[in-house]
Amino acid sequence: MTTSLSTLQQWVDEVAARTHPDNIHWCTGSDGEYAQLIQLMTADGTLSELNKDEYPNCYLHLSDPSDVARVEHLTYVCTDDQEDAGPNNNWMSPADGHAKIDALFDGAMRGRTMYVIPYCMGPIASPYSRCGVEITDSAYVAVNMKLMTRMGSAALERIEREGTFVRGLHSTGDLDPVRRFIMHFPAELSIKSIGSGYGGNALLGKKCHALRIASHQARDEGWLAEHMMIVGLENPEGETHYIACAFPSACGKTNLAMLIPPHSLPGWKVHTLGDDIAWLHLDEEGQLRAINPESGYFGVVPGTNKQTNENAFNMITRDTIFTNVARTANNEPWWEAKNVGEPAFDWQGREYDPSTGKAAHPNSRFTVAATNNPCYSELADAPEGVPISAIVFGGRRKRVAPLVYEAKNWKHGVLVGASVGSETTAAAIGEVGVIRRDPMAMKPFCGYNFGDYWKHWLSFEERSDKLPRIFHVNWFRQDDDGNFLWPGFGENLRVLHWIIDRCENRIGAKETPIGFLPNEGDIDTSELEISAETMRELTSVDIERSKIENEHFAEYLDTFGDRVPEALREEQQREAAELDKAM
Ligand code: GTP
Ligand code: SPV
Ligand code: MN
Repeated sequence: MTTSLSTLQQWVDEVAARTHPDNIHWCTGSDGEYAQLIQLMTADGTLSELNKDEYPNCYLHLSDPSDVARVEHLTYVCTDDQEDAGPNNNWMSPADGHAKIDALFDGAMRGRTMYVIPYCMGPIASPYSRCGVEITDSAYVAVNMKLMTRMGSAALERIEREGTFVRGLHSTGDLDPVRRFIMHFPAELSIKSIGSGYGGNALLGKKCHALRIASHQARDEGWLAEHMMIVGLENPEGETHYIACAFPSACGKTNLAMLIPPHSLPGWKVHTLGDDIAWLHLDEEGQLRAINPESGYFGVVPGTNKQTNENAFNMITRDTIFTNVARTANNEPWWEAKNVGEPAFDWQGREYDPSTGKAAHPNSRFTVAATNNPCYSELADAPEGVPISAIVFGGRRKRVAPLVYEAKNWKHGVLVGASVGSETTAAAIGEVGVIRRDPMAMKPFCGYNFGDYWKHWLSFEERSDKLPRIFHVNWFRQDDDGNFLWPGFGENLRVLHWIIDRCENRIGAKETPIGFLPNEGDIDTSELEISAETMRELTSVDIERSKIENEHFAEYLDTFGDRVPEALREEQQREAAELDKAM
């Protein structure tokens, strides 16, 4: 046995000695193993099979009602120096963190099976990929990891070859929120999570590894680990541009990653690379390239229908695990805005009663392998990744933020990304709909001090003269009655079309203090019922409100003290001065 395997074996033994599982199961990632785990969970009630004819190989899991979303207030980054975690993270010293959580792991797996899950984030053959091993007492986690990562024997071989891996230890514990913690130890490349079986709290390859730990590594090694989807857009001439978009949780990444071109843009094709996370590296020519570390989707279910995204709707009619959706009388999954069928049982398995709230939980999710997506890119396994033409930031803003604008340069783009604000969603426990700062859509996911993170972003300018252009979009502007001003979904390609034209220097734009906005008529609105007046509203700058935004951002920067890079401060002040001039 090689050193790394014995290191892994040693760790597995140590964990077993602390947690006392009844059995240990090393996951191979085979289809037979998946089927066997599914069978086990349907037998013990963890899963129930959905209507076989309409939803073949689909299962429903109902989580504990207190365990339905990420828990940011219980998520910690444990570094020696608190300043390294920054005001953007909850902090504990590594010693305190281990002591606190290890006590909860004592005997936690008694009566349970411990699964050892080797996985690879990114194409098995890519130098950019990184491996990890998750140890968990949840078979639900094991099957989700199978759908969402390259899990099993091939990953184990790479771990054996490389000798390093991220260690993720997880137990559902007793699901009591007072004994729930998600802790990260970046210096040790390790994660410990207990007390939740849900999504980003429990599937440790995703937010914990591929964002919090990876962002930390990326800073040290000169790359970026970001909360971004990646999509290739091929025009009728056969030219493909890849763009990476960072939007906060439940703000449209999955839908944009697999959008269906509108009727008015015939001949366009969409190639999905990823829907949630991008790892970005500069290649030898200075071109920024992206891989998607994941190979499956953990997507928001409500709102998915034939009109908003038929591909997504069809993708989840087979081989899918649903979590916290409702059910119809004939055992099909149901959710708000599905637009077909009616709920008979809600997400807690109770007979549906509209007076007790929504039938599906607003953060109900589907887990499905990316290979189920009809527009999954042929380059998804390419070791070198895809070249990125544009980086797009965005958020959920009822007011102020225009439909689209372009940053003036890289430095300004970093300001645009850093000053993203968005209304909170059901993806995390807490109040929904309040605006919070969410720089680069990474507020819950950056594994180190945001001040250092912005400095890292700014440093790319010194390393390449071929960096992608940076944009900002907002699909979520509303009128006074709460109606969306922009149709969104597939129609968003009209905006991406403008973005690509800008990247190719094919189209002009009007310069404003916040960046370049589309000239009137440059966003194609043919076949849309949208007035010229609405388009003007969507593509103009409210100088006064932008000034207030800029001031709020300046106050936010203050909370990071002297960790804020001078260049970002200057950029914020430069924009403030331009806004003053325009008043
Ligand atoms: P996470 O998986 O939490 O990171 O979310 P996400 O960013 O992938 O968001 P997703 O695409 O799942 O969309 C979240 C919600 O926003 C769903 O209910 C969608 O129906 C809705 N949504 C997505 N795109 C649009 C859009 O262009 N316009 C409008 N109005 N709603 C959208
Ligand atoms: C998000 O909240 O951004 C998600 C879902 O993608 S989770 O995996 O729970 O983090
Ligand atoms: Mn996400």
